[in-house]
Amino acid sequence: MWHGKEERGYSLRVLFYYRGSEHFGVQSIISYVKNKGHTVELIYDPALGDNGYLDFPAANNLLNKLFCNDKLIIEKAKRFQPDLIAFSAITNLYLPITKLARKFKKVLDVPIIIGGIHPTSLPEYVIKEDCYDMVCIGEGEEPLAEVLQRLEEKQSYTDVKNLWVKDDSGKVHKNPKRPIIKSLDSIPFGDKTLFDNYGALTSRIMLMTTRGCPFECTFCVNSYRNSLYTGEIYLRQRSVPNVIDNLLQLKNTYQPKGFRFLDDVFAFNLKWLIEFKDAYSKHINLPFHGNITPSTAKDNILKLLSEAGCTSLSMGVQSGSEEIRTKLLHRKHSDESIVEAAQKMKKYGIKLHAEYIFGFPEETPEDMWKSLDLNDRLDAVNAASFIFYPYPKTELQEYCLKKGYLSKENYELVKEGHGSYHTTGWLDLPYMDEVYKFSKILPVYNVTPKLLKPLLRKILKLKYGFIHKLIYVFAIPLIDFDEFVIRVKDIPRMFFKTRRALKIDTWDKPSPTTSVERKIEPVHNQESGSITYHDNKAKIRSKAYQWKPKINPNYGMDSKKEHANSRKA
Ligand code: B12
Ligand code: SF4
Repeated sequence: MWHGKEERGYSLRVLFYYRGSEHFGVQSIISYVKNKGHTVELIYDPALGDNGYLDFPAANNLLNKLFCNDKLIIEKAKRFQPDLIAFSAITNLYLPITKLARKFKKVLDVPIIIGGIHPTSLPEYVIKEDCYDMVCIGEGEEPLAEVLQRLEEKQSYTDVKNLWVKDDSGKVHKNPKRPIIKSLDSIPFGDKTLFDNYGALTSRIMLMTTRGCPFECTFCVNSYRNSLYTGEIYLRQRSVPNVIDNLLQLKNTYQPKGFRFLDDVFAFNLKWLIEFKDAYSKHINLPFHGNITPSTAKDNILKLLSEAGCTSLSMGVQSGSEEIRTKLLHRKHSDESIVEAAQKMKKYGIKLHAEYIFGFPEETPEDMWKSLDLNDRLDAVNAASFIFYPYPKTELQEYCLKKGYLSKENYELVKEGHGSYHTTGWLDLPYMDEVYKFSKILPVYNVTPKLLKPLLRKILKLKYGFIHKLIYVFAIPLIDFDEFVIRVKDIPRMFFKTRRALKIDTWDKPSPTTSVERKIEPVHNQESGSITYHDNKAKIRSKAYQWKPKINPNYGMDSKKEHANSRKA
């Protein structure tokens, strides 16, 4: 079965698999290994069936059957004859990915590597799976290129840094981490062409200008990732010229209607933003969306964003309870600072998309009503709400396990990747029904005319049932209406493009090059250590940065919990 370089006469063939959306990490690795001369193919599955939004098992099963591409996928993989198969997994994709990896392992006798945040968080769990030969912890560009080089030279790769490698005897070699990629400008732009073949790109092209986040909320993977990189600065930012060159290339290739910057927090660095504003309006001049936090939604930042062309921003409010936010989530935002941020966005003509999470430990129904009340003061164009999902190794997940909110059995299901933060509450809470109700109703409530709001408040007081689920189905488009319209319009195109891409092979045709000539010269050095932060309470990290826990181990509003229990009773 093995068709190495000598037999075929050209460099190695790497097969990537991803599902559900385009993926910047995969695009970056594809670009990196293509630049080393390897042939890369992607199998992408839009996975319209397991969208994570619907909580109707019968409908989910039907959609899964209707849109199942597994047969075409296996056939394509066999035709490509890869030398190595590469998977990327976030927690909620780990289950379907592993099912497919097992199928690949049966029909293709080649090593399989898996990377991404889920294996990074749980390498000891993932490497136990027979179908995985290697697990990548952290950034994958350099380790994958090194494995390919070793494979090509027929050398052992059991000692490649950032990887846990299973050898023929089943022994796992747990190699140390390599340093993070210091300058993001030093790696090629992510390659979107293979995702585009499957119709995975929309008319608002997505991009990131950073890796990492200046903050460390306890429910977010950044809290864990930073602990992993203690002693280094994981947060890095691409220089403005590098970003603009990339945007120019994307603008010319795809003629998008706009851009979506999906950085954890976009434009937190004032010096960077000043330079970006001038360059973006001059060279790109298209509307864009970004993510912001109440801490960075300052007057000067918002003014510059608006002048650059920003038309909307997503802002995580997370909870209406100041106590939950500050003591449990490590989000030091007062109610007033959140309201002020919303008002400023309005002043600069930027639409607010507010985001909430329900179902935190210690959260009571009173706290949930507070989320509704706070949302009333924000005047957001839309509000999205999610259910707290205890992502592995985050500080809040560990807190929940320790304090008994998350049972060992449920944590096993989380590790396997079951459920989603749209539908599944894993914690053992006395008021889980309230969590489901509030998370389903809030997006609708946000757009309900003032006059009808009391009616929705009454519906919220009813026992959780079909009515709330039904309202939620109508709420899906309201989470982000523009995005919803784009996606619905895209479904037929994506469906047919996927079917076509799965049947028609293009790997032996030359693909467009991804590197462009530098058009814009950097004004100042953007080395990771020299990033200067806007006065936004973001942690300014030095080389000696040491991660510290954020939740007080003695925190636990037992009285609040008892109160909730008694209310329930
Ligand atoms: C941009 C983004 C999106 C975008 C793009 C999706 C994407 N997967 O890139 C959109 C908006 C579509 C999105 C959607 C979702 N997202 Co999202 N998203 C992010 C975000 C902000 C950045 C991800 C990113 O591109 N980082 C930059 C790249 C370069 O880093 P990376 O992905 O880690 O990849 C590097 C390494 O991990 C490694 N690597 C990755 N894959 C592989 C594979 C191999 C073989 C190797 C060797 C290495 C390797 O190398 C890469 C390059 O160095 C992260 C938060 C974060 N900071 O990570 C959340 C995050 C990944 N998303 C998350 C979630 C939950 C979702 C959704 C499920 C939410 C939903 N709507 O239901 C969906 C899932 C969609 C999908 N099918 O992927 C969670 C995942 C948590 C977890 N433990 O799984 C995160 C971590 C945010 C959080 N809550 O903490 N997301
Ligand atoms: S600000 Fe957002 S991305 Fe950053 S740590 Fe907090 S939740 Fe995560």
